[in-house]
Amino acid sequence: MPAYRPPRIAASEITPEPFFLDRRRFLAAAGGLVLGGAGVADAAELKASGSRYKVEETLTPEKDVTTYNNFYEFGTGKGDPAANSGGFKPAPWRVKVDGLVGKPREFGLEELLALPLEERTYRMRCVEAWSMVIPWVGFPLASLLDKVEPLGSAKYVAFETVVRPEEMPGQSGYFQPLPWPYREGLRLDEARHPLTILSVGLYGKTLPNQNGAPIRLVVPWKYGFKGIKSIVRISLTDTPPPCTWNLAAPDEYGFYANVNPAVDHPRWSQATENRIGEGGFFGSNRRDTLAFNGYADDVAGLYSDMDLRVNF
Ligand SMILES: Nc1nc2c(c(=O)[nH]1)N[C@H]1C(S)=C(S)[C@@H](COP(=O)(O)O)O[C@H]1N2
Ligand SMILES: [Mo]
Repeated sequence: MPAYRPPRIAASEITPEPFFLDRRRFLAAAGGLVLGGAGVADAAELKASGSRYKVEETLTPEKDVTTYNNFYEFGTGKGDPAANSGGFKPAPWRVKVDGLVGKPREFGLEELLALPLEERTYRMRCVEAWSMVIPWVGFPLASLLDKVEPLGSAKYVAFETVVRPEEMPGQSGYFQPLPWPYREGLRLDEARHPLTILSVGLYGKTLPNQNGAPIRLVVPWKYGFKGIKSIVRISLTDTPPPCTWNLAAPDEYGFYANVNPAVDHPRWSQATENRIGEGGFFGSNRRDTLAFNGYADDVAGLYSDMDLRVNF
């Protein structure tokens, strides 16, 4: 993780980094997950208490999770985000939550970090046919939405990434791979689903810049591009929000983007995936892709009345 110097601001605005560096204290703050007081046995205790949200597969090594990334604001190469994000300042940070809500407001990062945090080990399946298993730390998006009291007219949730060309080389170069800000969106029922989290950490530590510091979306049954990073604004709307990849190439990237081995990308198969960190690209790490990325029991019901080939 790149070191960054806290700017001269009110103490309340600064990310409480030391809080995260001590894994035992971190887990102690993750209410409901710690059954005992033993520091070394925390992982086992998590396994026992959080099984519904813990994929029983080998974790992708932290090194791969933090060096093989997609974050075009820092460049389009897989190593670019780790190499080019050292100057990005994830604190202080504020997230504006507005639109069709009764109580629009801004949240300082420290307030979000004070919410009950949970460890969620999810599969992550990129639309490019690779995948990882990542131990995120975060909280349900629903618990943030509850605080702003969505109106009955709200049907969708729109998200925006920060725009900081001075800190994000991919936003300032001659070649602009995407229009900024990066935008994403969910239907409100998807946003409120218990599997949908805002992540503030991984592997028991604050999010590295390249993974979307200080706060990013994780929707484990959808392709990775739905998991928008470094979020500064969340707006509730009554119309489908603009989504960056969907707008850039609507034939290739749908609004829903549910992981679906039966619907191929126009240029490659989605039937199988390469599990990063487990061998060569065409070796034994090639595995079958699961419907809804393995979360069908939890989420298939959200789409029971839809043709998933049309709404891909
Ligand atoms: N703002 C922003 N968010 C983004 C992206 C991006 O380029 N910019 N890439 C997406 C894609 S394609 C994927 S697969 C995931 C990758 O997350 P990771 O690097 O933490 O594995 O982030 C998503 N979120
Ligand atoms: Mo992706």
